[in-house]
Amino acid sequence: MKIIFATNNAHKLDEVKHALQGAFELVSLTDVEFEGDIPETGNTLEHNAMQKANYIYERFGLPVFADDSGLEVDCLGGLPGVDTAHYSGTRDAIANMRKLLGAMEGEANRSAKFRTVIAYVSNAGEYLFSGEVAGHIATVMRGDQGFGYDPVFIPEGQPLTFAEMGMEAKSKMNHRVRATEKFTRWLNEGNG
Ligand code: ITT
Repeated sequence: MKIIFATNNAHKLDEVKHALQGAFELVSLTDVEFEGDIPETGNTLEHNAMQKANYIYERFGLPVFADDSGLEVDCLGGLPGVDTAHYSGTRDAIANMRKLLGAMEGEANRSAKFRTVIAYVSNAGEYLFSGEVAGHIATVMRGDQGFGYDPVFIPEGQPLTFAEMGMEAKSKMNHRVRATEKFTRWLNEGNG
């Protein structure tokens, strides 16, 4: 079964492909020769994930998988949340992390979580799955693997940031993989 992953983020594609271990064939936007941005105009991860999936489903008519993810920091009242990708006003990961570390300077409560919402759209309907990982925000950036906020996110019970541990270890505990596993189980039960 072929499913299009509606993302322009190559790191997400790698992570999800790795987590699937061949459960189904994930096709990229490049594979289907789609170029351009997919609108994300909602105020929630759920809205944006479904918007991305529907946008591509309407164009290709094949089953589509999309995710919207966000970092929710407790002392910032859940920010950056839905604005995680462009928190600093740009999509630059370093600028985004600098803004986050600045906003949290001197904060003792550094707890946070990453949350992913997956939307799946096919001729069977529209479905949502979620996954999260709790942790805290480091005081400086550490590590050079992964993407986005990985250098400042330390998952619960771990000494390392996601960027220090690498994809194999990150895949055992990350929000997107957890949501993907729920989706895969559901698909393997004959749904979708
Ligand atoms: P698509 O919309 O094309 O899928 P995107 O990068 O814009 O790609 P999102 O809208 O879901 O993705 O934005 C989520 C942002 O959250 C992403 O750009 C990263 O900065 C950050 N993020 C999400 N998952 C992450 C992870 O596992 N590690 C580090 N940062 C992550």
